[in-house]
Amino acid sequence: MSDETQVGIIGAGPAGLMLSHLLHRQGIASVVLERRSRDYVERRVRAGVLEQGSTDLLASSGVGERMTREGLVHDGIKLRFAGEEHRIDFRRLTGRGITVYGQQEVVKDLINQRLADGGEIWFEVEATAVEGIEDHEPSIAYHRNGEAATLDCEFVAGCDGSHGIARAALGAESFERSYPFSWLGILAKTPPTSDELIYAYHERGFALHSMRSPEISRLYLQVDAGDSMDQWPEARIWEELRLRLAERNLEPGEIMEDGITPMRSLVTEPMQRGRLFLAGDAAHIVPATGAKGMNLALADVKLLGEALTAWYRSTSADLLETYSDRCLQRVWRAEHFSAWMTALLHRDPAGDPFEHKLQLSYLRYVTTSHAAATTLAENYVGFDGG
Ligand code: FAS
Ligand code: PHB
Repeated sequence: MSDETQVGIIGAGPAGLMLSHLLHRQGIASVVLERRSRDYVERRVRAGVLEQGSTDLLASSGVGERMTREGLVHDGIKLRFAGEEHRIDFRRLTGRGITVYGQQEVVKDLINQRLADGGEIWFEVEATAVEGIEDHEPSIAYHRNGEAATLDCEFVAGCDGSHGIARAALGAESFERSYPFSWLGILAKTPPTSDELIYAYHERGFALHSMRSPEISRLYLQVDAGDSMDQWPEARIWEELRLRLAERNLEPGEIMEDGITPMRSLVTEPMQRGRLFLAGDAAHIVPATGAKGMNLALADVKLLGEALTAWYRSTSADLLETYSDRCLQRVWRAEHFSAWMTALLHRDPAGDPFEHKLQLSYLRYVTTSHAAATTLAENYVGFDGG
């Protein structure tokens, strides 16, 4: 185990792994510290939708072969409400589509590539502190098998997600919003009943029908913020899904994974201080409604990888100094879209009838106006350059 490296990376999620991969391709050494086991990280079910900027990054950096082979390319989504179904045709409105490919597959592909390239990913190693970020020799304190040690670095990337330590080490301001509901998600062995994602607005609450393959469905229900899984027996989950999706032929299947995720919006500004740079959920969190989380993480590390490469190539600090500003405009656009899509599609738990009528009116507008549909489409597929 090294006790020093050029870039110390906290977190082996999409952000940390992609950054390590991009740096390696430029001959820059890094170490990834990950507090969980490899098996845990590879089995964790999360995001499912890749924007074109993300699929381009995976392909152009040489880790997109399985995604290209197994990913499901979709040209639109379906919106269901008040007994109606309307399709938003991304390809016609924007010239772009999306790819459905599970985050855990992206993570497996990146881990396999990093290890094949001799990369250092320290699993079951917890970073406990980041020190010296204002001087030129920061370090990461960490625990491994109960032993405390330190990794000396030239830069630290905080890619440790929504519950990591890096954001606090940065000591920056956070803008935050919480929601009075959560998402109950299941991964089930049942064929998707649709060839595209179905977002459903229903008086009983939001539902989403996504998928991972022609045999595996990924399904979500809006539940109250304080709900736990023991309040949701399987029969109730399937009945609510069929009701809210208006999908009588949705067949129950073996549930391979389930969980309840709180909905949260958060942005930390700035995303850097001295030699510490945040990327991904460590810097910003979005409700999953807009399918932005993983895409934002990959877009951040594309910029951070370029900035670190420029510094090591020519010691030019320009891209490093502007990293946060160049990320935040894109981040806030995704934050707004995710909050907007969440407000549009989730039933107000207070059951406000006026709000319900406003939501139905907006859904009718989005599904009948070319301008309104284009607004949803161009935000969902992502903008050029991420
Ligand atoms: P990640 O959270 O993926 O990775 C951070 C890593 O850092 C983790 O492996 C963690 O173990 C590690 N870590 C944390 N602290 C550490 C420490 N002190 N030392 C060492 N390692 C440490 N997005 C969508 O678009 N669609 C979804 O459906 C969706 N569902 C989600 C469900 C859940 C339960 C969660 C939490 C998020 C979900 N997201 C979803 C958002 C998610 O996909 C994130 O946007 C994405 O994982 C961001 O990637 P990273 O920034 O790499 O963070
Ligand atoms: C998923 O497939 O996990 C998924 C798709 C779209 C979303 C959120 C999650 O908005």
